[in-house]
Amino acid sequence: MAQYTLTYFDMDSGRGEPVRIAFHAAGIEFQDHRVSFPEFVDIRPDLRFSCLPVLELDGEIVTQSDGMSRYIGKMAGLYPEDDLQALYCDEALGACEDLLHAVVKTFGLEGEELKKAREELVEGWLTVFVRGLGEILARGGEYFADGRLTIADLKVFVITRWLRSGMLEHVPQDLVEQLAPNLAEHQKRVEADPVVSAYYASRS
Ligand SMILES: N[C@@H](CCC(=O)N[C@@H](CS)C(=O)NCC(=O)O)C(=O)O
Repeated sequence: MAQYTLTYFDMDSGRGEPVRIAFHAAGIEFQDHRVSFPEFVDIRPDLRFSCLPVLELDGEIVTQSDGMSRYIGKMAGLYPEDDLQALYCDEALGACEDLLHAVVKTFGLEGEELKKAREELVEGWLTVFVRGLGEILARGGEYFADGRLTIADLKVFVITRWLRSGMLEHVPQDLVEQLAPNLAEHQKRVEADPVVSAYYASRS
């Protein structure tokens, strides 16, 4: 049996979190190697693309979180077999990446500079991506693809929960509800899904 080690930040969010949930859903044991930010700074020079997550698979290092989710998600039955449904799933994953890139640009700012950048973000790209994700969710109904839980739902759920958590300064907690109420409902639906709730029960 393959040996997996997933290295990511010690938080229940971000790009590594959907991969962890997919591992749990697939019933695959993996080492959940969580690093602090100072530890990340130490290992960063040795990371292939200077970022996390990285997956060590039988001694081979692999990067790129969506690729990991797809690989493990296929084993967990969380990736569509139908090509069109797979396209819908990948569309949501790609939109999440674009959203994350926009938010990350405001990291490291402080005070007034942060406030200004976050307000522009909220009015600009966050509005675009939250509305857009709501639109593509409406096409699928309750889920982004295949009429069931897929890795797209995991990634969007992790991001929506983060946007609504109040952790992001100057991002109104009700932004998602205001712009895309179906996305807020989707968060609750995914959180209550047996696959996802079993993962968090295993964590507590
Ligand atoms: N395309 C990569 C992006 C990875 C990425 O940007 N990771 C972030 C955390 S979610 C990171 O390590 N940032 C720290 C840095 O860039 O210094 C993936 O999807 O895995």
